[in-house]
Amino acid sequence: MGATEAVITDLRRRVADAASVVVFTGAGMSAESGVPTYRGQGGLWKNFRAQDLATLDAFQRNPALVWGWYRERRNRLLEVEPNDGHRAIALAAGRVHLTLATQNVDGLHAFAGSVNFLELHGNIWREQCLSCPTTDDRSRHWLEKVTQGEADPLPLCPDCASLMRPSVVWFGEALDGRVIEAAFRAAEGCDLMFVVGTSGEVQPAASLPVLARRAGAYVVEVNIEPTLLTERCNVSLFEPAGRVLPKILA
Ligand code: BV8
Ligand code: ZN
Repeated sequence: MGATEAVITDLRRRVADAASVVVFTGAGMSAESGVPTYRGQGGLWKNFRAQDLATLDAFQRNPALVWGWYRERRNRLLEVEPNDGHRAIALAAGRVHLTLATQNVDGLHAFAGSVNFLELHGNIWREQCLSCPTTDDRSRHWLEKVTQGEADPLPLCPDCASLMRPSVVWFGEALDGRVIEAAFRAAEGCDLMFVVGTSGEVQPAASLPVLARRAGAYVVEVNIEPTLLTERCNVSLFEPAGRVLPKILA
């Protein structure tokens, strides 16, 4: 039995014995679905610098450029499906006490069937008004808008006609307090945490595995390469998430 198989057997037992499991995911979770990560090769930030686009300041200076980037990402997402890793997490939630906290804004966990999970950085399919509380969930009917040419480059609020923005958390913006607090509580209260497909570069999300480890959880990294979090984890599986999560969680 290879080292990985032995680790997988041990992890399957740990999942079965755990009172509470947290799965913390990043962009690598969606890589096998064909969604580019942020910092890897071909990554989203490669041809743009994060601070040039994913900030409120950038949006106010050039809303058309920033909306153009999000529309391009939405259109690319219309072509992709969740992968076996997303589906394994959604199915496991029906069998074990599992809290999913994702940094991803791509909506693929929901598309795979996960419900009641924490979107730490928002959701690319949702929009909110710059001036009033109106939000709009473009979700999957975005396709009709694009094909009917209705997806206007600068969406305006249906209620007050101000500019709408993507409902994602930009750099320098605070995360939703209730969401990050729930994630911290889940991390501090779990026996087992899976850290899947994240470089661990973005705070405060990347603190979750540190909190879990400090509170006594067994922390497992699933990534294709070592990261800033590797030394914080009890064990790292250097395997693609879509391939190894089904073996552990199914
Ligand atoms: C805040 C939404 C304060 C938008 C995103 C200096 C030092 C420390 C911190 C800071 C600093 N300067 C500024 C900060 C804070 C800043 C930050 O952390 N900056 C970092 C970059 C230095 N954080 C913030 O600004 C946050 N807000 O701090 O507010 C505050 C408090 C109160 C009041 C006011 C303000 C907001 C952070 C959220 C930013 N928004 N995205 C959008 O997406 O358009 S961040 C962006 O990065 C995504 O959300 C993404 O999820 C996130 C993290 O990236 P990863 O998911 O890890 O993706 P990455 O590409 O990096 O890595 C992919 C991994 O997958 C790799 O490891 C790869 O090996 C692996 N992989 C690839 N394929 C696979 C795989 N693994 C498994 N299987 C595979 N097949
Ligand atoms: Zn409005």
